[in-house]
Amino acid sequence: MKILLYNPDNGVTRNFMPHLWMFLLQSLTPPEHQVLLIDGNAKPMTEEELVQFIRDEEIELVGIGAMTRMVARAYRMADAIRAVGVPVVMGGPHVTEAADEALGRDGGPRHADAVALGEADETWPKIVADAARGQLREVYEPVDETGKERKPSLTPYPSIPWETLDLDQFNLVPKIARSLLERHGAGWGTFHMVPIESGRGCPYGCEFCTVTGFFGDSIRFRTNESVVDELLRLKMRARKNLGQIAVFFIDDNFAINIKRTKSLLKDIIAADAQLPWTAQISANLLRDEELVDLISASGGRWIFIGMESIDPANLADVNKNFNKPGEYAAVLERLSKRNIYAITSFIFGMDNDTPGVADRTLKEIASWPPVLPVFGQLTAFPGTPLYARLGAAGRMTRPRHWMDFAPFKMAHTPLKMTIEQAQMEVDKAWRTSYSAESNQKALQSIADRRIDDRLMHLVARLFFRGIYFPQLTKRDWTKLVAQNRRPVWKLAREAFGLYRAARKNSPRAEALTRPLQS
Ligand code: B12
Ligand code: SF4
Repeated sequence: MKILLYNPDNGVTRNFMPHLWMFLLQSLTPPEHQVLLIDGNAKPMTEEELVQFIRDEEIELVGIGAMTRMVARAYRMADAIRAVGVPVVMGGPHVTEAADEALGRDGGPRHADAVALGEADETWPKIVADAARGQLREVYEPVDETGKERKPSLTPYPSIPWETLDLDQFNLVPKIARSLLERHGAGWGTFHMVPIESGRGCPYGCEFCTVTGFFGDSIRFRTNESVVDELLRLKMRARKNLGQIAVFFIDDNFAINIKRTKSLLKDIIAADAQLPWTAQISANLLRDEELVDLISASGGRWIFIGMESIDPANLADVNKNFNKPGEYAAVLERLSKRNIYAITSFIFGMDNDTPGVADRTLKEIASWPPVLPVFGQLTAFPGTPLYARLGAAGRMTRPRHWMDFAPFKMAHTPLKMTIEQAQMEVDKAWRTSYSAESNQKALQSIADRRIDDRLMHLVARLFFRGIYFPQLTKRDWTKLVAQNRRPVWKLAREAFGLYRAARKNSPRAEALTRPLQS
């Protein structure tokens, strides 16, 4: 049977990284079936184009995964596919919580022939076998023989054949620059960000988060060997293709068991399996100096920290008072000293937020080493304690906000500001953080760092801006580069000097790459 796994686009950003679920399910598919993958964020398609592709390729089963934010788009695609008689299975965090909606059991239209609830590692082969026999059931649940929920173990873990997969749709190097960089860019013809999970689950139970409910509070890990082996294979691929690969450890809280994280990082170092990597780690776990040393030595470059708010009252409201705003600066300094940057995530529109929250937060950020801040508004996803609390209090203004998705617009009224005010605060925070002036300031503050670090920081800032400001066309990018021409020009000149020096094999190349102050 020929199967297509499809992830819908979010309409705002080009995806910087493939979705792991597709590659995981592909690896878990019995070998007699062929699996094709399309990520709409990397390869946007209309309903008609997707249906045509399915017809041309004679696809017999389509699996669609989607977060809440993309689910309306996923339903539209599913409707078009089902209309031509091809069965659709849906899975992922949204349909797990809203299975009746996907199956049309809530009085609305039906979008899927079957849904896979929760983690589908063990149910997927059953779904495929049932579909091949033409006997799809409506609901697949990960349960044991007694009907009790069973979380898949991550030992053993399937080997995702990254070294042979076609990742062309996810190459982050813009097409126009590829041939030039292939010839002269010393291994920068391709740049891929690859998702790897080393474990699942987080017991912290923050009120707005689906993770504790979805993956359970029992944390499961892969073996160190299996993670190290995956990194080594990726490293080999990067070398063979003369390209760059960075890894995103997508664990919800990569250091949730510090002892185990340290042992994994030590094994990565011992096996010389380092690749530049990023991961999500909560601020409280970054107090440990040895951990941060190991992060740096094992290739850690960017750490995503869910800071959420600088107001302890807000953090207490959402059950996240293990975050201590008073220690954010020290945590960031600890990372920065090792040349590790933080992606700091903030949520506005919490119950204790008032107008001016953007300015207050930006003032704090300005006192830290440069970070890549991201801002969103408090959003209640189905299945979270927040959704239940706001629903019970009658505070949801758009209870099924995903069917009428509006980026950065709240679906409930905060207590101390309006929905419009919250939206303006988010807008202000993005505009200020990623203005050409802020980008220049951030680069000036790390002027003593190596040129590749500074280049990476600038490129990251230009990409991160795209989470909020649509940056999909060549015109958007040309405008952006023109706005940031000063730092771009300065770094380009420096990089060109370095390139020429390296070509002449002169000792100057070494001098240029050395930090100015050490
Ligand atoms: C990596 C990640 C991202 C990446 C996504 C890009 C990428 N290429 O992966 C980035 C960082 C960009 C991101 C962004 C966002 N994310 Co995110 N992200 C994750 C994270 C940490 C890991 C996802 C993952 O790969 N998990 C591991 C795989 C194996 O699990 P899985 O995807 O759930 O798949 C399993 C099952 O669900 C099922 N399954 C999934 N799909 C399908 C499909 C079929 C057909 C079948 C049969 C089964 C199936 O089988 C899989 C194996 O068991 C999750 C949390 C988590 N641990 O899952 C949050 C998560 C998915 N993100 C979440 C959110 C809210 C967001 C944002 C909206 C945050 C924001 N406010 O901006 C944005 C929106 C993105 C956008 N603009 O499109 C929520 C989604 C909640 C929801 N109900 O939708 C999650 C669950 C985290 C949370 N805090 O609750 N995210
Ligand atoms: S620490 Fe992160 S992953 Fe864990 S429950 Fe809180 S928000 Fe979710």
